[in-house]
Amino acid sequence: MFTAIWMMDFSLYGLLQYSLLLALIALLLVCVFAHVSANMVDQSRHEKEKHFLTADGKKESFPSLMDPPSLELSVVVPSYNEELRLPVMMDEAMEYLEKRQKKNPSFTYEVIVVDDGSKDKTTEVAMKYTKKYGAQKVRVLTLVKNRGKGGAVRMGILSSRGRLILMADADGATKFADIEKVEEGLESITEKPDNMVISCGSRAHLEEEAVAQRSLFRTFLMYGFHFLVWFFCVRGIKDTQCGFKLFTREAAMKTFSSLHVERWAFDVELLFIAQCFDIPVVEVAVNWTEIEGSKLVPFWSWLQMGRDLVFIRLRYLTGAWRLESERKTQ
Ligand SMILES: Nc1nc2c(ncn2[C@@H]2O[C@H](COP(=O)(O)OP(=O)(O)O)[C@@H](O)[C@H]2O)c(=O)[nH]1
Ligand SMILES: [Mg+2]
Repeated sequence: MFTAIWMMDFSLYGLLQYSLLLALIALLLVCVFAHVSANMVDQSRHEKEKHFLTADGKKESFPSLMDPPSLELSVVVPSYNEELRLPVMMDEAMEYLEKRQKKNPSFTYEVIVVDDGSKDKTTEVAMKYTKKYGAQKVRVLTLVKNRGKGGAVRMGILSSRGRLILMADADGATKFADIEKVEEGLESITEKPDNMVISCGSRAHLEEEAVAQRSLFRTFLMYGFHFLVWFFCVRGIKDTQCGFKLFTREAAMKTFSSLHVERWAFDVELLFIAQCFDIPVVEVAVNWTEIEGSKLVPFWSWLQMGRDLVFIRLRYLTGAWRLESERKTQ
């Protein structure tokens, strides 16, 4: 009988050892895969992506983020197949921006609509605003092929002229006038290393309501995503994904020039980079409405995001990705 117990213990112990070994091998394989499949920062542009069209159809070159700012605010709107949702957002944004400029003529701005390789008439729809307001105020950057939201936002930011740069979704889910809230958040930070701050719109205050309205499965995915973000990448920020974020030009330059992820998880890498560089990040509650027509393909996009999140951390850990002039070692 003793032999039987000893044998059982041994086999349990053996099983445990085997499982541990298998887990280690799996982890190693994932690390190797993450390392080998890592892409580099891609800031290259196709020839056609270097220009925008003026109201009378002339080609002009986009400026560079490296140039000194020549406007107060740039609004970058990533747009993928948004011919239907974009006009609602643009009407609201332009009305607000025009009113603000009338009240205060020193408030200068531009809106850059980045058509992320859409298959519909997004560019044509956006060009109507260039025709109405002029290319000093509205520019359309049409990407030759789809890069993903992060890639589109980066291309817009690299082409912007503002002292402050706001990214805002094309669906107008955040009330545009809430830009004042994120601006206040930005101003509330008195210590800005090299004038770098990021102010993130946040929907964290709506979480309870969202949980009540959503299916159990979506709630589970949401908490799973929050856990992965917290565990692997970013701590202390409740809502990393809100598409309404304001950057000082310096903060945009520092973070976007190191960004690798071009898909949905780019916000997480961006905030991860900001935290590595000790750039202050504030979170400000904004009004937010769920707008129909989300481009996020429910299960697939979540899976992709989860994988990207784990890979972000592993790629920095294995040295496949590096931040230039790291201030803080991880
Ligand atoms: N799905 C998707 N959206 C993109 C892409 N590039 C830019 N976007 C824009 O990203 C923003 C957020 O998209 P949305 O579908 O509203 O996502 P959700 O609010 O997270 O459900 C919108 O302005 C999209 O047009 C892309 O490649 N795919
Ligand atoms: Mg949306």
